[in-house]
Amino acid sequence: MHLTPTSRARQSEIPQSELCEGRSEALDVGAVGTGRHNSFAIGVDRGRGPALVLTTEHASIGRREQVAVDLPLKKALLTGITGQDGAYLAEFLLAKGYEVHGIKRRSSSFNTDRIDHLYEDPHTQGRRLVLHYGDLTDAANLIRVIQTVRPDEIYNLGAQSHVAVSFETAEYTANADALGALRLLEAIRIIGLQSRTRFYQASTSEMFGKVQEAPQSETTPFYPRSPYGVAKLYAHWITVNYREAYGLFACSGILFNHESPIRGATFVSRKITRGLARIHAGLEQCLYLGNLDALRDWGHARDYVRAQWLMLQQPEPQDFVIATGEQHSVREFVERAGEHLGMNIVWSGSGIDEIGIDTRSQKVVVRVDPRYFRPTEVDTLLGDASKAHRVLGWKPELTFAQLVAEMVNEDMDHAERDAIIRRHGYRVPTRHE
Ligand code: NDP
Ligand code: GDR
Repeated sequence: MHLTPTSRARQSEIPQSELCEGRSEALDVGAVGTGRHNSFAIGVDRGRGPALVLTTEHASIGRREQVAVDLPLKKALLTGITGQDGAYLAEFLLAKGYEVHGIKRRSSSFNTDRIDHLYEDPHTQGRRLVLHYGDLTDAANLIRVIQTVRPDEIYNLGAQSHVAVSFETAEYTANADALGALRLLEAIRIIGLQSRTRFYQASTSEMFGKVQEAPQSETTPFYPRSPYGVAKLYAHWITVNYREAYGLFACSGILFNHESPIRGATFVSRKITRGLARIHAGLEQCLYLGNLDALRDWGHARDYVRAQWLMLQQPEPQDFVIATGEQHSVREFVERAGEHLGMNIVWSGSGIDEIGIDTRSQKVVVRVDPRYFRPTEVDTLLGDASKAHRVLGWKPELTFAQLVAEMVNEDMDHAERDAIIRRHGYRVPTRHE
């Protein structure tokens, strides 16, 4: 069923309780429209998926009737569903009533921690989260999964996403990050889903690399500085090319750094919040970092997955920069996280001899380790997301201070739990990188 709302009204104009009459669960209302005698609302019934509720007023007899109709589910396929963005986006799409399919890699240890809270047993009738084994380096597998699912939307979030690691695994990074996008686009063509399936490519501010202007927008020339950045640039341009050559609804979000409590532990933000929390809990002594002067535009992943979805809901496919427009240094991230833990970190020395001292405990809590320097560094990134503000109506809702606080709080919970375990004589593994 295809429905076009005749008018859009705010949710508050039709009280939610009225919309739910006759339904067992509450409706999270999306669009509503009103006529003289009737109104409709489209939303997600948390227990049953998307629904349309029609309300008719019989003024002459003073009666109201309501009918609820279940709507067909939209299907999304996510590569990288086990990663940070995949987990947030899956949660977001499920709340919107989608049937979510995710590609996960075979691993010798469990790798679904971030989505375990969304997991549905394969024996559950009408489940809305389905996982498929697969890999971006395996074209046959991608074709088979896409052919089986026939998704309305594909979000290509899967990638070897660590910039420093890409210098060690350059060929694999190109295979997964560059050719992976090509394989998905080709699969859409081979299966003949051009007019059905919309495609989102996870492009990155790393494509700006050695920045040619500041701030960076959709029109800023690219200058990648790592095998990761170069691979992502290929994926970006092949997405543009397939849009222009074959009329695919394919677009790229050029996202600046975004973090969260479920950020991979070896990215600098999480490394800092986790490291300082463990030092605070007495589990570790010192945090070793690389370039303290790097400047980044850090946002919250929850805000950024909303932008990814918005891009695929537009009438035309376009590329967008997604950023906060605010810049902070790694050094400042350390200070803020320390402050939140009651530390007062001051700096002494320079270069590889620089140290961060917590004046409250008089201990050295940060040291520089050159192993974390990169052969070519991206010194500074700052995004201009004014196109996204204007066209998508997107703005970040969470501030830098809220991001740091949320990450520190969660890592402090983990650290306290580990400290209790250690106090009771059990071994707590220390993981670094
Ligand atoms: P993560 O590193 O947290 O997640 C990456 C995901 O990709 C994981 O699910 C991982 O699986 C999966 N993956 C890795 N290699 C393959 C492969 N060969 N085949 C299939 N899946 C694979 O990244 P984020 O969630 O932070 O980022 C999502 C996407 O956005 C990535 O493409 C990233 O490059 C890009 N990006 C991220 C930004 C950020 O600041 N977070 C900014 C701009 C772009 P597994 O769990 O098994 O490792
Ligand atoms: P980045 O994120 O390379 O921007 O890529 P990362 O957090 O790894 O580094 C940010 C900056 O911090 C400096 N740094 C350190 N980085 C790490 N990882 N570990 C350290 O110990 C350390 N010390 C200093 C780095 O040199 C760098 O300048 C992230 C990834 O999510 C990409 O996938 C994504 O595309 C971009 O963000 C936008």
